[in-house]
Amino acid sequence: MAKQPAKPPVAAKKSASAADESDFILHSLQAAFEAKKRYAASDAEMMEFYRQMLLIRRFEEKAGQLYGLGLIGGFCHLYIGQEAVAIGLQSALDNERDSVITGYRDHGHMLAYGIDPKVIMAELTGREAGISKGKGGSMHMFSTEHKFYGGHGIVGAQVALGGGLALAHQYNNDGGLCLAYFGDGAANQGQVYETFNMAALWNLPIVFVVEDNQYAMGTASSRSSAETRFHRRGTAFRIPGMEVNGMDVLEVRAAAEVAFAHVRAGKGPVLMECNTYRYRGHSMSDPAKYRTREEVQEQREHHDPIEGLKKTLIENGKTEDELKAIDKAIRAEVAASADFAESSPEPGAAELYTDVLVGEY
Ligand SMILES: Cc1ncc(C[n+]2csc(CCOP(=O)(O)OP(=O)(O)O)c2C)c(N)n1
Ligand SMILES: [Mg+2]
Repeated sequence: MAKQPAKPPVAAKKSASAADESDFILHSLQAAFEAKKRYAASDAEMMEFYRQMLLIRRFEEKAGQLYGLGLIGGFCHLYIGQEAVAIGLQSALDNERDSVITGYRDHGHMLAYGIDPKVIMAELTGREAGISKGKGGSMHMFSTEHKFYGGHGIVGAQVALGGGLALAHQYNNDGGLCLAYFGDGAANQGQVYETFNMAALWNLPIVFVVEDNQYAMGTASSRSSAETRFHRRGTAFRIPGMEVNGMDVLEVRAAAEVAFAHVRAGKGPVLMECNTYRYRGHSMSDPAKYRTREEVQEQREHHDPIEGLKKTLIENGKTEDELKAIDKAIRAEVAASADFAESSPEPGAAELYTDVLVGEY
């Protein structure tokens, strides 16, 4: 947090000019990021980003199919189109220390950790071998082992919980930060701003990430939000903002480096807006009447994060065949995860009584 000057008396405050607020540098991070906007990834790193994004895409396509076959019950929100956000950010984390929390569109964030797709698919299909023993399903995936704290169905709730995770990092002095993702729709929730206030006041190690995929269910962000440049919304709390092209994994990674360094230096929270696009419906039951096919097609054809990185890889000398081989291996891995999930047993009835919090407070 930019250190706050003592509040001036009213008369002085009225005459204060912008220059008096020289320590209120909310644009410094954006300037640092703009100076080096694309992460200089090695060939190996770039190939790994490509593989991870493609794994999310193929995994989600398969999940969509299994849902259609009735093998996945309840809600299922796909992340297709947004892959660069999770991979760009999470590839920059220190997995020994940092924590992550997100909403219900969470399969991609799990895969970004390198968690076995089998246990994620088993969770989606409600099987005992699932990462939450088949009791969480699509929206409530957890891996405390990886410091991944869900998977939350209540829009915006993860932001306040993320503030709590950041407070724990600070209290335990463990050097970690919390990465708290939320959507453009969630960004209009009151609890988000209560959390901004406390996070800035207490200088908490947290990076707030708005994944602006342009829609909250069927409502375009321009119809629901007075300010759609979400990175500006921390200004009232002295939280510096960053505006990032969430369809470019190298740009997201470059922004992550700047934001994480700021937070790790003890300077308090950062608010990052990643502009992205959801190709599929809000959930599997979405009539998609609120946008045209052409709009989706335009994004797919001109802004796709995987195709974009593929272009860079080919310019750097990789061949179509090398990239096809990656796709083939991923398809096999995803098919194996679906087979595993379908052939795994459902949890026994006794599991109804485990992992239930009982107590008086
Ligand atoms: C507190 C609360 N209000 C409403 C809902 C219903 N709801 C589920 S998702 C959603 C839209 C959220 O959109 P956004 O934050 O942009 O996330 P996205 O789905 O685009 O990832 C709404 C209103 C809910 N789950 N929780
Ligand atoms: Mg949204």
